[in-house]
Amino acid sequence: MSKPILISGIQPTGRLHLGNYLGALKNFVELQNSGKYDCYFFIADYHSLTIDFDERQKMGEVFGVARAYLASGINPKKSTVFTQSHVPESTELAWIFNALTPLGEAERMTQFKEKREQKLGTAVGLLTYPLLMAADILLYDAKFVPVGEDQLQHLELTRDIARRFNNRFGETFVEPQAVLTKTPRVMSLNDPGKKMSKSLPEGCLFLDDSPKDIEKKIKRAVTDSESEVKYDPGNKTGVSNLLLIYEALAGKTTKELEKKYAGKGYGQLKGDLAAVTIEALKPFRESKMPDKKLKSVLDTGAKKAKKLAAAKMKEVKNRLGLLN
Ligand code: LTN
Repeated sequence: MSKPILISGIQPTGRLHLGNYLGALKNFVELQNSGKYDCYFFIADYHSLTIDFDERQKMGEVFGVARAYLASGINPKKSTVFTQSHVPESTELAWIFNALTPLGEAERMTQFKEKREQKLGTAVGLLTYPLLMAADILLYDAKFVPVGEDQLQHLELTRDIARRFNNRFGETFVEPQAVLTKTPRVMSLNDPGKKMSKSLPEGCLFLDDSPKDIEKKIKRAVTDSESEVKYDPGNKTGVSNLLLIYEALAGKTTKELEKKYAGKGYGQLKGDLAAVTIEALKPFRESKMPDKKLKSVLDTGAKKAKKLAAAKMKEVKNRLGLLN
């Protein structure tokens, strides 16, 4: 019996940080190691084209994500790792979905509406982005898709697209399911009301930060004027954020941590958390895999992905009455 296919992707849009690790990569590795799935992990380089970019930087970022995949524990012998643009069937299928999906369904997407309101770009791709995502998933008959909550609506749209196509043209696509894992919402260290993000670099722990930077950022993390180490996200957002990060990296519950730090101050908590973080991020910092080696991993992955993709595209074209 072959295993069900699981797929997910990360956009190469700048240096990856702790939020990316705890929100995505760490889960990917656990899913891979469960042995229950045939895993595909890709770098969504076509998706990130809707954002301003510099070409040379972009290539470096693709390798950066590939390096982080491998450093986190994604094993190319177990999982298929590839770059989205190396499998052009994905954009080919996306066009078909563009042609078949009512405009209103794309316009309804919350992320699109938000980006439009915040004037984050004017590209048509901001609207059609979920259709490329649907293609990324449906092309491989993926049954499971680990995503964050922000992508759930896009996954629901993917299911609608699959169902509608199947009803109209005959059974072609598998309806995928989201895999929602419990992940902490990692907040900025120096502005814990906001999500950790590369646009707030002072409060952002990048995966390749030096031990010195990690220590400095954690020591400067905003806490509060009390001194009790307590998990209380409503009132003590800064300290609670530190405890959540600690919990995720050290596998100790916030309850256990509260006990451990009873009667001790924030200084001690920060010092220990810095040590834990420095250790946890070591593989990212020290990963020296050359681009050439990464390229070869991505080429091998693309070859494998392309086999499935080409067969599915053939089937889709047959269903639509297009010439193969
Ligand atoms: N849109 C996703 C990245 C992404 C993806 C996918 C995730 C593109 N295609 C297919 C899962 C499956 C994001 O920005 N997080």
